[in-house]
Amino acid sequence: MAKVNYFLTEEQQMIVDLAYQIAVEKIIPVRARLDETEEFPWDIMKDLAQADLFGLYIPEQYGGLGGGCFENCLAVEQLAYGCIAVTTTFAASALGAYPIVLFGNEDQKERYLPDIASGKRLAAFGLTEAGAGSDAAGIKTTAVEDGDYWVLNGTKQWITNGGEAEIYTIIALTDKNKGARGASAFIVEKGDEGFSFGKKEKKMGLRASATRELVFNDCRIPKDRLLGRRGAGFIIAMKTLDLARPGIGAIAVGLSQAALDESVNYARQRVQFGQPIISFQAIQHMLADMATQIEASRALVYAIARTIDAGEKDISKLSAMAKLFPTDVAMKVTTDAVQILGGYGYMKEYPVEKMMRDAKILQIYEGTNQIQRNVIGQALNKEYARK
Ligand code: COS
Repeated sequence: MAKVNYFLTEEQQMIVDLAYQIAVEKIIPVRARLDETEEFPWDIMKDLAQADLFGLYIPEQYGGLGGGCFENCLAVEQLAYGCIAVTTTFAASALGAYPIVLFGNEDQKERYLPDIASGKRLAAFGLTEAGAGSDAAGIKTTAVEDGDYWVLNGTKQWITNGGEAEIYTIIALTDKNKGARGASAFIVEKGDEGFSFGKKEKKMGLRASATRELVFNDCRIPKDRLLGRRGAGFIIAMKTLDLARPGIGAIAVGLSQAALDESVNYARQRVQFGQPIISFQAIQHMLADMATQIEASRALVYAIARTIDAGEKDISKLSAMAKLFPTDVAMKVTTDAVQILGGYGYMKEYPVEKMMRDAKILQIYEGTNQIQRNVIGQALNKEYARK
């Protein structure tokens, strides 16, 4: 847990304590088994629901706790201290819910948010396709109007919570020739006619999280499932990612902290050449760099999440930074943790091996770190052009 005083309110400290307790008592004891079996963590989802954590970021009038980006970051940081596959399952539901929170009409909010807030139904976000990853505007899934229905056709790829979630926000083309401005967002429910799931992916890490294809084969959904206005789908997707990316930074901080704790504890008890290896400067300097970079990541995520909650509108660059820096740090820190534990670090008996495998996805999902650098670079170009 963070030892630095970030002047949290009593409520925020309660969220940290609660999520940490769940990480230690419910997640850490089962994480190696879940990683091995690739089992979906339903039991832990129930614990998180019971603790009201699914409602953190959902407005109170829809059954949530009315917290913001910061409260969500605090929770996922602590959960990620336990396991980022489990945390990603939780966070992906928020990613699926944000488009409804941000752009849903009253009826859609009343219909979907209370169930998401209570953890009764998980949500998921469907943007990526086989041919459209970084190039999000390159999607091919279509939605065509047919009387009182929209008819969707296409396949979404690598969707977190695919098959397990019941509520999906899907980006599809409504005007093929308009590029990014021809996309719209829809709510699709598990069980809708023509909606099925493809194969569950086998992954290097993040193995307890479900990653599947979503297949739309003349999938008919009622007209009122259009989210926001027709043509706003790309903007909805981008604004959703802007709000969610600091959460990925927070997950990276939690994972990095866990790797550091394992490293310090090991270095204090491992004796070589007649002394604990923490007495060697080579190890101390590695640990010092790890701790400093983790604290820098945490401070960055907290500052940016608080700025977003304070109402800053122009958040794309900040949000990209809050994802980029901590996730690169997590890859470095978990790799160094394996190095400090040496041969033991490479074995499955110790948790740092899983941490290093898991860390890699953080530099890839919710926009690769190359895309984050593009977003930051393009924002700088625009800012300086205005000066
Ligand atoms: N907020 C609001 N509007 C945005 C926006 C944002 N964050 N980012 C882009 N837009 C707008 C642009 O202003 C532009 O509007 P106009 O058409 O009115 O000019 C439009 O959207 C298209 O933007 P742009 O030309 O920059 O789009 P690109 O196709 O070049 O793509 C990137 C932009 C690369 C940033 C986008 O495709 C992206 O984020 N890719 C990564 C996707 C991702 O994170 N995938 C992870 C899977 S989802 S978990």
